[in-house]
Amino acid sequence: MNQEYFTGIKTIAYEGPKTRNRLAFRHYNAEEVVGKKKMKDHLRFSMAYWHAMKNTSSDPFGGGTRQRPWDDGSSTVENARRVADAGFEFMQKLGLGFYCFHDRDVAPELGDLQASNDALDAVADHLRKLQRQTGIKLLWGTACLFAHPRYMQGAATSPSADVYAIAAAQVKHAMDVTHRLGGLGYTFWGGREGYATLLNTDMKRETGNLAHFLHMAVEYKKKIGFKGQFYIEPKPREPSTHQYDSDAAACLNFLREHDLLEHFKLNIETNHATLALHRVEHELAVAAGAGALGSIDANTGDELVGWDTDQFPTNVYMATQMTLQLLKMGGFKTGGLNFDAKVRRESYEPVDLFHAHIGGMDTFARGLKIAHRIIEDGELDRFVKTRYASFDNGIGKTVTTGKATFESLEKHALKLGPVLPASGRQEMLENLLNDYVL
Ligand code: XUL
Ligand code: CO
Repeated sequence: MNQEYFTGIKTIAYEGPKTRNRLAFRHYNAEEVVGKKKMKDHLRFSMAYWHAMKNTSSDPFGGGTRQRPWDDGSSTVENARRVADAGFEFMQKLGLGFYCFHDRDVAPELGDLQASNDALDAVADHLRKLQRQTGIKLLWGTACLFAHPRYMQGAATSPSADVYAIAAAQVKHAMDVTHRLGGLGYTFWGGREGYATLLNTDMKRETGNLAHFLHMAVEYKKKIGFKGQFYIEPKPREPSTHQYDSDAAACLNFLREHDLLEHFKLNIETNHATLALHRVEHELAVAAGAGALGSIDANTGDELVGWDTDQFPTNVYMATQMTLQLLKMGGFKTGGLNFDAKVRRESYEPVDLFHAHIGGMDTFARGLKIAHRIIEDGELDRFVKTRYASFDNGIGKTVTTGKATFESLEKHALKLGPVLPASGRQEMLENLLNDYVL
């Protein structure tokens, strides 16, 4: 790498919990083995290009505050290459093995589609070079189908067929580039695929068009031989009032209804789960239950603010429950833990990006170690197994094996006296979890 952008910051090392150095890992020790895998292979941390490199920290009440000495704000390929250099320096210094991007994060959108495609190709050549030099991989690529004014009413659900066509062309090219960069996946986040009022919306037509769009993507994937995993990322609202991919269950239903399930897995994001009034571990469990947990966008919301604040995750409790779900489903295959998170507007210096990622990585390292211990000890699993034991034999087994009928259950029920299930023991289990976490 040529010029250094994060001057004065060395490679972040593991120094253990007692270190006083704030630019060090206390818990994330990439090479340390937990169970059967190294921490770095369990967690597969990824940088979100849009938040780490491009975001200016503007909000509805004020402009950007962030110092980004690598970005002169110009819509040039030259500037895009410089941002990429800074991004790879950052990832290397943190030991991040992966990154994710939207087409318009890495390259500028220019006057027309062809010019934008050419710019993206030129930057992709540079990204490929940087990937080769550093060994950092593309976890997934995606297309930004929500920022440009043409997408104000949706992209694959736009009422305009011309907008739909441009969106398709943009995804086609973003898939080409992702493929060329050896991307392990490609994500579809709904962006503005939703609506604000039914007064102007033909929902059936919009969702039908969306299904056609995704089928075309599947077709194109086969055509170009892209072997990466497709992901859908649920989110219930913001920017639209109603988003079609509102939560994991809605996405799974949509994919099943339109014969798409075999081609997609889900990318679950914490703050999206909470916007849908779910805990993130619920969303992870729903996805995993359908064999469709693919990847995670790790962040957190603020319980006092009702929008997608995309904060860095620092809650060890939550990280423990998330990694519990991850370990139970056997870990990531193609996916990883992408920090879809941004530093606060008040934290405007480049070094804040390091503090933020170090915190997120240490939080998940702790969560991983704790979740691993919980699984090894087995007390929690034993409780849950015992709770359902009545379905392992006797009348319960006839239910489990699908042999029971209403008549056979009635025959059994008529012989029973008063019945209550055993206590759920929620408080005892919360105490148990505390014993591991603290
Ligand atoms: C938006 C969001 C996106 C997706 C990729 O809330 O999470 O950044 O992850 O388009
Ligand atoms: Co996301």
